[in-house]
Parts: sequence; C-alpha cells; structure tokens
Amino acid sequence: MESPKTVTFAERHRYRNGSLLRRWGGLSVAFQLIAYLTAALCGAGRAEAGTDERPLNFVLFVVDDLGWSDLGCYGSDLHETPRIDRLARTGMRFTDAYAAAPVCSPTRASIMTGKYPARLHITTWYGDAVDPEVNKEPNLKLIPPASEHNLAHREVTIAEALKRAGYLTAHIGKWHLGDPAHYPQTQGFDINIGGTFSGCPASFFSPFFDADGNAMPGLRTTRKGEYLTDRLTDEAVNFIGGTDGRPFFLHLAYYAVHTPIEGKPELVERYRKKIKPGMVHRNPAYAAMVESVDRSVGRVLDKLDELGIADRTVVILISDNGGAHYRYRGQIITSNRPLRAGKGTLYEGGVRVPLIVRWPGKTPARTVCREPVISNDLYPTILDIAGVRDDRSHSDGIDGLSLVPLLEDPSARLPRDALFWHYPHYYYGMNTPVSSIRQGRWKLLEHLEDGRLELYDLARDIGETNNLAAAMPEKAERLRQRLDAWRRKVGARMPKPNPNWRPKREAHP
Ligand SMILES: [Ca+2]
Repeated sequence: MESPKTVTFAERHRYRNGSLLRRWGGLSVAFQLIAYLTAALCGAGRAEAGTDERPLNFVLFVVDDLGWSDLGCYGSDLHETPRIDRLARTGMRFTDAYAAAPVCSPTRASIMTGKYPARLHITTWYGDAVDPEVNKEPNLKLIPPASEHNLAHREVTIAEALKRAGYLTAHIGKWHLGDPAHYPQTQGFDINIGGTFSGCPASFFSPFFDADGNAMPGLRTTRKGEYLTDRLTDEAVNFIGGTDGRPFFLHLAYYAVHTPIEGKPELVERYRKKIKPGMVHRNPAYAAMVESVDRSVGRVLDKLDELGIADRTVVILISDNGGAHYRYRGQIITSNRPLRAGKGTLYEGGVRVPLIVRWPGKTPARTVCREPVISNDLYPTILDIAGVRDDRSHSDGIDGLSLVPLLEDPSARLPRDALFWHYPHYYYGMNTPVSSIRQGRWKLLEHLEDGRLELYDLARDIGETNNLAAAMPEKAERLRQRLDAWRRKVGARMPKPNPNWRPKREAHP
C-alpha cells in the first residue's frame, strides 16, 4: 500500500509553511533559548528538586462520540481496546467524567477554553448554529436561542497559553469550532491537519473530504484505500518525530467514531463473527472503528517510547459527548448501557464519557477516580501540570478546576459541589430544550418546554430509571434553584416561546 504520493508532515512544511521545521532547526539554539527562558519565566516544567527540569509534553486524544461503555476498560463486551486499556492500567481512569455538552462543538469549546459552553454561548454544534433549519421539526414549542458559530478570538485557548510558554502546538483531526477565519492556526496552533468547520468526513476512506465537500487541510494527497484514522495517526507520529526535543502539545482529535460508521473491512468481518446473542454492543463496523482508534493510540504511545519521551509526556484521552444510541443505515450505532440514552440528551448516556490520564511519575498506576469531573477541567489541569500561568483576564473567567489533586491522589476531593449543563436545543426528536445539574449523587433535569423535573439518585440508579421528583419535591426544588442561579451567573441564553406553536390535537376518544 506504500505510495510515493504520500506527503509527510515534514515534507509538506518544507514547501507549504516556509520550511517551518527547517527554520526552527536552523534557529534551534536561539529558539530553545527563547522557549526555555519563556518557560522559565512562566514557571514551565513543574520540576522538583533532583528531577528532570525539561517541560513536559502533552498528547490530548479526543475521540469523537465515544460512549462511556465503548472501551474494554469501561466494560464493553464486544470492542477490543487492549492498548487504551493498558494506558488506563498505567495511569488513572475516571468513572464519573463528563463532557460539558451532549454534542460536539460546545464540548470542544470547553476543552479549548476551560469554560462552560453556556458561558461561551456555544451550545450546539456548528452546523446547527449556522443553520437551525437543518435540525428543525415542524411545530416546535420553543425557539432555541442563538448559538455562536465561532470560538471567539478573544478567548485564550489552551494552545495559545502553551505556545506562549514555548510549546510547539499541533491540531490534527476534527476542529468544528468555526469558519475558516477561526481555524486552528488562528487559535494558537502551529499546525492544522484535517480540521475544518465540518463535523465529520464524507467517508473514512480516501480521498478525504469533509461532509460539506471541502478538502481537508494537509490531507489532499492520499493513497488509494487509505483510512482516515490511520492517516491522522501517521501525521501525529510524524509531528512527534519532528519535535526534536522541543516541548509539544498535540491535540489529536479523531473523526472516529462519529458517523459515517465505516470500519476497515477485515476488522468489520472479524467483529461480525464475534457478535453473540445478548451482547450489549452489536455493531461490527462501529467496533472496527473503535479498534482502529485503539491501534492508533497504541502507535502514538509506541512513538513516545521509541523516542524515549514517554516518561516526560502526559497522555489524556476523552470523548466529546456520549455514544450515539440511535439507528444509522439501519443499525443501532452503539449502546451506553448501563447509562440511559446517549448523544444529544442530558441523560448520563449523553454526557458521561471515558477519561484516562497518565502523568508519568505522578498518577499511580491502575487507579480509578470516582470524583465527578468535566471537560472544562482539562484546560486548567494541563496548565497546572505544565506550570504555565494563564493570561489573568482569561483565567478569571474559567469554570474548570485543575485535576492535579486527583491525579496525585484519586481519593482526594475537588473544592466544588456541583456540575451543570445547558442544552436549550432540539435534537432530531430525541431531545427537547433542557438544563441539568449533578450535585454529589443527585442529578436533576429541568425541561424548558414545560418546567418538568426529573430527579435521580445516581448512587442507586445509574440508569436514571426512577424519577424521584414527585417523591422528593423539596430536594428537586433546591437543585432547580441552584441550576437557575448558575444559568444566570454564566449568562446562559434561554429559548423563547414559539408564537406559532399549536398544541398537538388530542387523539379522538
Ligand atoms: Ca461528538
């Protein structure tokens, strides 16, 4: 399958970006001096006496739509993910980690900024924000509020904060955070490979175009039969190989396991034979996509080992929303069981996601952390680990908390008693506008069409089957007031009544 037409990262940048790497190579002494002086001024390195004082590297894997129970280490009965499972065994696995939203763009915005999507006013995905008609059903009771199309340039992204501290910054894969004027290069990334405003590829097999028909940056030259997940990994491995000892931040945002559900044929066939009656997971193409991600994660980790930098590289893996629990091309995509529902809803299946962190020398191996955490937390966590201080005007508005206390001791508690979600949008008949709060074991959903409340005790009822709102009205009301106070604090935009809405005619008795 080798082809001379494949253009590597280094080759591309020799002629496309004015020989980025070569220039850095030629100026390496000056660059490193500036980088390390900047890093020293910013306190980068978080070094302790007698330890390696070089700044740590970061690899942040964001797997699209990966459900909470989709990985072997989270209990999948079909999907084989031995490499990610091994990552979890050598680091820390979170049982109660959340995406800040049940769909792509808002969670990605929270990762980039450390802020709640409701504060950023990015509450639905790019395509829905630009053209609400695509998701419009007739006779909606509420008109959803406007959602910003673009991640504002005034936000200091995690890439910008690290770049200022001397890091090389690469975005590889899905972006989905704005029009071309807001692509990764304008948000602190030195490199953008594969990122556009679109949320998915037209196909996972070459040639690579996004679902809106745009060529993907850096992926125009392909070989026949090339698989997108593998290609993004090739690019990531090339990037890491070219960093040449400089600290780096790699944001590797796989398009998998989002639609189109397309796995490599040999893997699909193997899973087709493996599926047995009664299995929770039973989509062979989806299983193949998950395995391709696992193999890719393994290749990146192998590259860190090969270069001898695994002990200086923090690895994080998260998903941007819950698994898609509905039909696609006639088959259920995935199941988030034991969680309820999935993508596009604020039930646990829509927002609870896998999160694994390996901070060499810090996270105790084989540890499991049960503290509720959220994607907003990654920004302050990464800066805390790196020892990089954020721009004060930005950090004052951050909603996330550093997870460092948990990474050092999984039984620690964070100084926070509640997490919040606000999704004032409709989702293909599976969701009506809703907000929610999790406080300890309690979870409350407030439906914005009619004020209906749902209250669940997650400690006893992780599947959200037993609504306690009527049985515990005072508890429900206290949580509702807390949720409302949070919405006001962050300036959450609310839906408005639709003046043209007409109640559905009752069935004839
Ligand atoms: Ca997604």
